[in-house]
Amino acid sequence: MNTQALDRRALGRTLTKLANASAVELAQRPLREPPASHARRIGITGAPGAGKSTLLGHLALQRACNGRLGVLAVDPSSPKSGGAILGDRVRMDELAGASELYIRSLGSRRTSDGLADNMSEMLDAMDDFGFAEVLLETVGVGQAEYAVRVQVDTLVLVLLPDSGDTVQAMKAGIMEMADIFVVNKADLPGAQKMATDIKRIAAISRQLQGAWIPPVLLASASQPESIETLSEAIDRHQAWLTADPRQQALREQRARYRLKRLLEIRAADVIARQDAAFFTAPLERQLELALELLVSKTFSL
Ligand SMILES: Nc1nc2c(ncn2[C@@H]2O[C@H](COP(=O)(O)OP(=O)(O)OP(=O)(O)O)[C@@H](O)[C@H]2O)c(=O)[nH]1
Ligand SMILES: [Mg+2]
Repeated sequence: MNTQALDRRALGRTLTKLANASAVELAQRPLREPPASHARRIGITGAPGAGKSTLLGHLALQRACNGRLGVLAVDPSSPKSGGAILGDRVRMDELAGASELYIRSLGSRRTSDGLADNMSEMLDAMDDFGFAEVLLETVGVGQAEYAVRVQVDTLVLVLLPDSGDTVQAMKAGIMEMADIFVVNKADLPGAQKMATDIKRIAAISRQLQGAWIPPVLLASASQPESIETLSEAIDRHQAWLTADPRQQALREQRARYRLKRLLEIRAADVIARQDAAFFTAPLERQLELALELLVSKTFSL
């Protein structure tokens, strides 16, 4: 339990700085000490307009009693329409006064990849600020998904009834990545059929013994009990993770991904700084020099 009050301004500043940082700036930051505790990380992803923000808003209200709760939303609709999350903001801010809810909408100015990258640092910052849980909204079923997958413990994939989303998701391999499927806007026709289709696909791809079988849920903004059911499924998945050695594997995967990314960024930076003459040296010599530069303290300028 966190006893210190949340410093919203400091957190806001930190997140803004991280959101705007270039990859090289991020890689050049002093390496950070492991935090005292890790927030539960729950990712909500799905195609644009699937109703993620709306769902997340309701989910946040539902889960805000579980300790300091952060919501980070990559919400492209927010600058134009105010976005669903921002629409709910008044209600949420009221709640935030009493408990510890922090909501941050992030425009998608950057490419989705870049944003997913900075997201890793932003999530770390949430740990540093003592959050018990972070809900993260990301758009789309695409390249950035793997980056998101390794950053969160529980990944919820939001699909629409009858939209061809499933085919898209299968192509991107995200069906294997999701821990919970939600057929959202279940008030629209085709939801039940869609759920049946996904159940079949999900069951086929997870046949290992003891494996988590992703539940396929129907949800709708107008049905509060469907949000409760989703919230319970998230709790069940979190409990399963705690009891399962896979949690360790997930942390390890995250650590591997982080190191790989750090090395890639630093290597790209070292290479970018060399002039034409550098590349006339024999390749072995180039490699030697590059490795020297990579480990040299002068990197952190
Ligand atoms: N019929 C129906 N419409 C919904 C439901 N939930 C959300 N919507 C509507 O769907 C539209 C998109 O909702 P958002 O929550 O902004 O969707 P999103 O996935 O966050 O959208 P992006 O962030 O732009 O990708 C809005 O007009 C919502 O009012 C639902 O349960 N049923
Ligand atoms: Mg949204």
